[in-house]
Amino acid sequence: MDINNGSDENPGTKDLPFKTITWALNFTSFGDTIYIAQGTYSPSSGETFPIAMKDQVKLKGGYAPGFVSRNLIDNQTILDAEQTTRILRFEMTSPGTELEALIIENGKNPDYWGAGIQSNDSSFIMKYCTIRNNSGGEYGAGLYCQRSNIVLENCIFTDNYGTTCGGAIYAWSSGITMTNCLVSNNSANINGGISFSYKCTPVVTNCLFINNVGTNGYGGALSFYRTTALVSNCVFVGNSSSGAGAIYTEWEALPTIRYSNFYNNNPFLAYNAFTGSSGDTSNFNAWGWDGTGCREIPPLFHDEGSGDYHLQPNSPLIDSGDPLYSGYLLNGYWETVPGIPDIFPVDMGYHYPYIPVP
Ligand SMILES: [Ca+2]
Repeated sequence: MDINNGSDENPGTKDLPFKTITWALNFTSFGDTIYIAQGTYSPSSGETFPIAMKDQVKLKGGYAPGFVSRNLIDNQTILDAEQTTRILRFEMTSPGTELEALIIENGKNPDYWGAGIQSNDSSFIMKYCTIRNNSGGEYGAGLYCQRSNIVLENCIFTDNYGTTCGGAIYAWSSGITMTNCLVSNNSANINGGISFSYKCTPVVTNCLFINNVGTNGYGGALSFYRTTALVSNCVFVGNSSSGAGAIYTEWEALPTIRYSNFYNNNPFLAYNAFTGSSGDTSNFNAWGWDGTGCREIPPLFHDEGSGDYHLQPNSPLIDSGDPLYSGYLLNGYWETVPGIPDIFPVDMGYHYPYIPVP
């Protein structure tokens, strides 16, 4: 489908594509994929929001007009609600439901739960997506989820603003597996970045949390409430909140944090509700957070001021990740230093695609 060259009078083929996603979804069933050409799908170009995802259907963006090629950087596929309402909603979807290579922006919540994406009792995968400039979702401006199982790979959450809690993500009783994501410049009244609340089981690997702000307390980057978590190979820089800049735990939360780097999180790095005290990586082991491989060193980004979080060749994050990591970030398509694929051992933090097509 193609917002610029398609028509909802068409049969929805490669040569005669539909125009809007909402219309195309009417013709899908289990296992189908909708291929979406570059362009801005918005109320003013004819799209209808919120889009209700269908079970086991895939939405894939990043295609050139005519579907002759695919490039995620050159062929940006943007879902823009123009601040009118929520962008996407998942209700009881099952594994096999997928979003890929979409920019999800300018959502505004019609209620308390999620301005960009709302997920209830759903499973889905999101890859190569950017969730940005969504605002007003009191809980989870970028993504709100409850009783869901979500895999996030190579996604960017940036400039989302939640009026209450969780600027990028608010998760309740959900399993979130989050690998190689960039979480930057999100804010909320409390918990500026991500709030994992009540029986969540997040696994967060190779993510960069930078410049997230909890304006009135709890965590700047990550907050855990009655939840376990495994955080490894992650980097936390410049996050702030009066509760704790990088990691805030509320009662009965016990994260495991390994091979991660912390720098310039204000006014202090972490807060532990069990001990009722603030601290830094030197406290992790005694708190039961593990702390193996954790450090507090300037990360030496390539050009932090312009939002380029590649690493300088002498960055201490290089080769500092978990020495047992053997995942896809080492397969030659991912770089932290410009132009050089990461090789074993894995580098800490966010990796850019070495070739801009997955
Ligand atoms: Ca390496």
